[in-house]
Amino acid sequence: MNMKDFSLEGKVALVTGASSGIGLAIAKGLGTAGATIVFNDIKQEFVDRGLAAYAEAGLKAYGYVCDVTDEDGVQAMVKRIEEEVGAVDILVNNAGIIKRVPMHEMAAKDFRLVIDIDLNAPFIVAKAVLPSMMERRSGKIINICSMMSEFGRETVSAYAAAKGGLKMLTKNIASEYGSYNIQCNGIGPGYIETPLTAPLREPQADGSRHPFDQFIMSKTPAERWGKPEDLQGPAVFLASSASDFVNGQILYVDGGIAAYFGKQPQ
Ligand code: NAP
Ligand code: GCO
Repeated sequence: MNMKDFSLEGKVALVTGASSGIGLAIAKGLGTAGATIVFNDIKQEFVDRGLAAYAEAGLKAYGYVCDVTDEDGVQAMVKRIEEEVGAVDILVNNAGIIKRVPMHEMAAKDFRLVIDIDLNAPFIVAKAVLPSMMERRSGKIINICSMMSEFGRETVSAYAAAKGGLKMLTKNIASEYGSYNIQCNGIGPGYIETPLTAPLREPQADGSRHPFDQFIMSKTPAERWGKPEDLQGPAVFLASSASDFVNGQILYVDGGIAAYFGKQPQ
């Protein structure tokens, strides 16, 4: 065992949608472990916000404007990254959205949009980086899954379908490319304090906790929401050679939610 196995020195890490939330924290973690950070977002103003956040943390980062659902755009971005920064060693498929609508009221176009960003895009970006990883016989792909890769709940049908699919895409990439020394694993965050979950944490008019916030407290043995930084250690592990024989796994980073049967009546 050598602690250098956890180092990402000399590696290029592309984290999609990493100008805020979980992606930003994961990219900072990978950068702190030595990787060169590359990220994208859909608008220049978001990329600029991300660049400022990395600079503030003392980390050099390269930002690109790119919509991960646009296959031509993604291919062009990956080509530019290879020319301007270097071949991608680590891909984190992080960009994602959620729409919380009862399924019987959900427009088909909204369902498709969630599937497009949360499931089709990880395929598109992974497809773009795989040829170079195969050629170099080395690569790490980390897909950001969800509790909804395992569980259902009201109003998140499209998101659960996408994240459940992403779990299986992860296992399939691991199966199809393991012989090229490419590892593909997932991280399944529990409930994490980011803009995506802000509506679920908004205090009530009387100052009390949002009912969903109370629900999460009761479902989480750790009795707190996760912070984006809670995902840094797991991401560094899965991006590093310390995890070279770990393939096709989903690591749930959820304060114990998936292990817990629920609070017993008092
Ligand atoms: P977030 O802060 O909203 O981050 C998502 C990022 O993806 C944003 O920067 C967003 O850009 C970007 N994005 C959205 N659509 C895109 C597209 N088409 N092309 C490029 N970038 C795009 O939310 P987050 O909570 O950090 O979520 C990050 C990932 O973690 C998502 O996959 C989410 O499903 C997953 N996750 C979150 C939680 C949680 O509790 N927060 C739990 C489990 C899994 P904009 O700023 O323009 O929207
Ligand atoms: C929801 C949440 C999800 C979770 C996350 C759980 O409405 O259920 O917002 O986005 O935060 O994916 O792992």
